[in-house]
Amino acid sequence: MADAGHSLFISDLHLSPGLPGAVALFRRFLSEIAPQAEALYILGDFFEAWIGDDDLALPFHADIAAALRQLSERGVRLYLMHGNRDFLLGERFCQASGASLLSDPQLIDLYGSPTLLAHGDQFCTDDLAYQAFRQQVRNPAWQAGFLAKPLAERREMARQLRAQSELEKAAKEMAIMDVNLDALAATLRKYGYPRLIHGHTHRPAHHLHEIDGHACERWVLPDWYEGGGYLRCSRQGCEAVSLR
Ligand code: LP5
Ligand code: MN
Repeated sequence: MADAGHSLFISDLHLSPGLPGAVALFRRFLSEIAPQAEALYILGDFFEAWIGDDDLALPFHADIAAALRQLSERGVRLYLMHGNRDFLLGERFCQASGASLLSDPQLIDLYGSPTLLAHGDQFCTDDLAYQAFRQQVRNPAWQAGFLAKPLAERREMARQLRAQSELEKAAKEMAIMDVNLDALAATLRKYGYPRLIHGHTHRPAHHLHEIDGHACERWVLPDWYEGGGYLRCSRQGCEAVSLR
């Protein structure tokens, strides 16, 4: 029986057959930690790359979806948000896993505290090359054209894009790839100064921002490349927990 007292937040697991450590850690998290929660929120980049729900034919993907479904069938509400790696996760994946898709950002009432959930890439507005790319690939017409290509061709395009992204990131200054504080403030203002939980930057932290005289806390989730971690929130507040 799920305990109704707390919710868990994770992001940036980058699950792939090539990262067996993260997969094993996630499976342990699913069997030992997540079942006690009321809800699990996955805030993007759950997969290393998602090229369309027809890739559920891959046993690795089908097994992960089935593991999530087992959790949701135990009564843990499961929520999924797109990241910049897996923005093509769709209805079929949600059905297979029992997850509900969130918008990005999404405002929720978390035990009485208004909380804004986001992947985080939208706040990296100094990264102009990335933002231009993002605009292109989030366009529904572009996505329909991409999804109409054969799986093997999509897989090869994603591989090339990943290589290009790693090359470009190596040449970008670290500050450019962090959130822009003005973009952050504008979003927090728009949503009424909530708490913010996001991932993407792989710079786990608990920040306190004062915006227009309002104190807003911002939790940045860790990636799962070497070890991982999650945020546990209840009526008492949030705490970051590391996993090894
Ligand atoms: O992902 P991360 O954290 O390493 O880096 C991101 C930004 N990069 C990306 C790209 C993703 O890593 C690749 C996702 C692959 C799966 C998607 C499936 C859909 C397929 C689309 C196929 C065309 O998001 C990176 C940011 C970084 O975060 C920090 O915020 O800097 O941004 C970039 O590096 C983007 C480049 O600056 C611009 C890319 C131009 C692409 C040009 C086309 C290359 C060849 C395409 C081959 C068909
Ligand atoms: Mn990301």
